[in-house]
This record gives sequence, structure tokens and C-alpha cells, in this order.
Amino acid sequence: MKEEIIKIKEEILSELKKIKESKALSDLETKYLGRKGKLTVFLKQIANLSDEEKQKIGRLANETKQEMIRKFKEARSVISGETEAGFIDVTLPGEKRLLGHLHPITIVQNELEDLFRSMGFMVLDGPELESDYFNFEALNIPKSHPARDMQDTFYIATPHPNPLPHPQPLSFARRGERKERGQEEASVDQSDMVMRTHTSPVQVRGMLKYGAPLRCVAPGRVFRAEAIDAVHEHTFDQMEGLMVDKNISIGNLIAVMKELINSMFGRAVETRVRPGYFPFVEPGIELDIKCTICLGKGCPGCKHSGWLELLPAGQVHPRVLEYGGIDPNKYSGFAFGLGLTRLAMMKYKINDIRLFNSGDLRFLKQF
Ligand code: FA5
Repeated sequence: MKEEIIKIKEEILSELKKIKESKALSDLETKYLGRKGKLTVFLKQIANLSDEEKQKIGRLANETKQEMIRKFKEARSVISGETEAGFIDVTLPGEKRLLGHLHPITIVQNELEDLFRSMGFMVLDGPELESDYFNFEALNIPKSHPARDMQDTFYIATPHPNPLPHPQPLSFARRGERKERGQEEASVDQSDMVMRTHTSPVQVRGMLKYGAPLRCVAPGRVFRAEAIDAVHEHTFDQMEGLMVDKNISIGNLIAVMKELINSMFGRAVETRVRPGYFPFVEPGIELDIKCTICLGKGCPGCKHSGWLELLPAGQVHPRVLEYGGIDPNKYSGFAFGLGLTRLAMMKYKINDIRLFNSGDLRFLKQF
């Protein structure tokens, strides 16, 4: 009988070694220690032995049973990752959680927001469904202006059901001017709606809300009825920047632009500045960046030109300050309209803009 008890014990220990998960462990415990388990049933025979044999075998039987109960308990702790003291065994391999990823444009936007906050800029938001007034009119682009053709606009067929009255531009008499000007020139249509073609409407919204002096950036989506290619999307992101104060000049603008480019790329990147035309700035400039993908040799990411239009900017037009309720005799300002999507292309060396809105998880998982 003694040999039989030892044999069952070895059998249990050898099977225990192969167990890796708790269901199999419970089954094994039932098989040997359950009410009809092999060891339990075998030990019941002890009751039929003589008193002398009972004493000899009984002790071994009892010790073996207790030892096996302990072994099962230990095995259960190992499988569930707990030690006897109830602590988590940190050396066990962890459960790998599936983490989401920030979209590359969100990453770039967050970095820029931090940079501009550190320079005292507020971060503003504006509506994507915008009135014709803020998208064009208040930016010195009246209905008949040829500059409306510069941006292919998605006009909304249904007029705004409950349009708010737009503020009329304030008239500030210029030096040497007698007559009040402004109000009669503006053909304010309060119900025409467009998908905003740029983030520039937030300039005027910001000025009307906060007045001067003002420093703000406004990131967000913009929409254009564009022919799509490797560098043009119909839905893309821009970040508007605006600084209004006394004696703000192009010098301040260039200092901020340099700060922006350096912080984004962390190294000197070749840029070039050209004159640019936008009715809401005077003078206007365009900053291009040498393509970081082909280093200027030409690739699909820069439409084989070696350069990418990134940052148009200029001194805020006095008319726009007036639309924002700010006296252009006292204040001046600069504004820029950064192509955020194009910046993300250059930062991460992505040579096709269509990847950003593709929803392709293989693309997004790289960030
Ligand atoms: C504007 O949208 C002006 N509102 C910018 C501005 C603001 C000028 C303030 C002066 C003062 P533009 O149409 O060039 O300008 O667009 C600005 C930037 O957006 C471009 O330099 C480019 O980087 C990006 N961009 C323009 N069109 C597209 C497009 N279809 N797809 C992706 N990015 C584009």
C-alpha cells in the first residue's frame, strides 16, 4: 500500500509539471483529490486495515494528501501570477494591450500649440461651416473680387436658417482722410454659407472677440474643391497665426517663422521667401521649404520641383483690422496660414498627402 501511495504521488507531481492553465489544473485536482479522485478513493481503504497498519500507513497517507493540496495551491498561484504572500509576480510576461495612435497631424498640431503657447499665443477655434462673410468679405475679398477664384469653394446650397447679424466693420478715419469709410462698401450677406476654405476667418473672429493687443493661433480643417494629387487634398489642415500690437512689423513675423521651422525640424532647413498676394495682407510673402524627402532633387512629395509651399504670410491689411474692430492707425499686425498637412509631410517624409485621410491603419500605426 505504501508503494501505491508513493506511485500516485509521483504521478500527480509529473502531471502537475505539464499544467499551464487553470482549467486543466482544476481538472487534475478533481482527478486525484476530488470526492471520487484517485488518491481520495485509495486512501479510503485505510479504514479497512488493522490498527497496527492504520498507524503505519495513516501518517504517510495524511502527509501525502496535505503535500498534494499544497502543491495544487502553489501551482494555482503561479498560473494566476500571485505569490503566496498575495503579491503580483512582476517577472511573469505581461498582457499586451492594443494601444491607439495619435494621427500625425494631431502630433504636429500639439507640438505647435505648445510652442505658440510658450510665446504667449492663445489657441482659438473656429467653425468649419463658415459664413461667406467671415471666409471672404471680412478678409477684404468682396463678392466681385478675382481672389475668390484662388480657392475653389464648396458653397452650401441651403442658406443658414437663423443667421446672426454680422458686425459691420468699424470705420477709422485715416491720416489725411475726412470722410468716414467702410460701411457702405460691405455687401454683408448673412445667410450664405461655405465650407471654410482656410483658417483665416478666425483672424477676424479673434479680433472681434478679444480686441488688441492679440496673439493667437487657430488650427483646423479646411475644405477646397480641388483636383486631388500627391500634394493637394480636398480636406486638409492649416494653422492660422495672428499677432496684433503696436509697431508689429515683418521683422517680428520672420522671427516667429524661424522659431516655428527650427522647433519643428530641430535643425536648419533650407527655406526661401517670395512675394505673395493675398487680399488680407499687405505686403504678402510666401515661405517655401526645400523638400525634406528628396532634398531638392524632385519627387512626388514636392511635385518634382524640389520645394514645397508651406507658409504664406504678411502684414495684416488695415481693412481687415477694421473688420476686426481694431484701429489700424494705432495697431499693426502680422498673420500667417501654415499648411499643417504639408508640414507633417515634410516632418515625417511622407510623399503622398492622400495617406493622411486614407484610414489605412498600417500607415497610422507608424506614429
Ligand atoms: C491661404 O489659405 C491663406 N489663408 C494663407 C494666409 C494666411 C496668407 C494669413 C497670409 C496671411 P493658401 O491657399 O496658399 O493660402 O494655403 C496656405 C497653405 O495651405 C499652402 O501654403 C499649403 O501649404 C497649404 N495648402 C493649400 N492648398 C492645399 C491643398 N489642396 N492640400 C494641402 N495643402 C494645401
